[in-house]
Amino acid sequence: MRRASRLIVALDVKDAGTALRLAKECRAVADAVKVGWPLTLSAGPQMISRLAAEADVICDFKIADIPPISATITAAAFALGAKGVICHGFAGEDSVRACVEAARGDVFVVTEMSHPGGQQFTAPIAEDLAKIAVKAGASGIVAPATRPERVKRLRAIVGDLVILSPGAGAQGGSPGDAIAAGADYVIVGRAITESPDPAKAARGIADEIRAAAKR
Ligand code: NUP
Repeated sequence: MRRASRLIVALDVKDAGTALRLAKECRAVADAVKVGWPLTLSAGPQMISRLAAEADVICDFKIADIPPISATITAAAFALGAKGVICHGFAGEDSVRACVEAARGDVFVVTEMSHPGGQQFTAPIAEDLAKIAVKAGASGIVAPATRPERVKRLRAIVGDLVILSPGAGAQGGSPGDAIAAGADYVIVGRAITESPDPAKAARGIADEIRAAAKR
């Protein structure tokens, strides 16, 4: 995955035309796009292949099943053209390892989730989930831009693994603070996709990231 702007755009939209338009508009600034269940279920899995022709695609399927099923989902995402997948750590080290073994690219493990409810169950076990990511050989983790101090703490656990940080913008986090806390990439969805000028919004966030990286 390119590491230039350090911005990943979450394409949580419902139709193919909008997703492709956003991917094209943000192509010059974003390092990758992220596709989850909203777009996959409404526009179909082939959407991943269509987007893969425009950009690096991370499939955010939050895979959390028994190892053989997690492996099958992972393999299917890469066969469609994904460059990375996101799985949950709470399914256990064997399930994360199954994703890693089935992957033809990056596997990122969700640790502490960015929304308020993420503090209920994921926060208390986030450090163990980060250790699972390291032990299972994952490429990186997902850590909350809404709580930069947690990104910093999780960075201390994962060493040089890649940290993707969602929660900036619509969820209240700051892209610059997440980067300053140790994130490699910031994931931003609605602050870009719901903006009247998505490319301009993406450029503004990339500027914030660049300034924070120099801090
Ligand atoms: O903890 C997480 N929080 C989160 O928001 C893990 C995630 N994968 N995400 C995803 O990041 C979420 O599914 C959405 O696609 C994106 C954030 O979108 P937005 O709040 O910037 O619109």
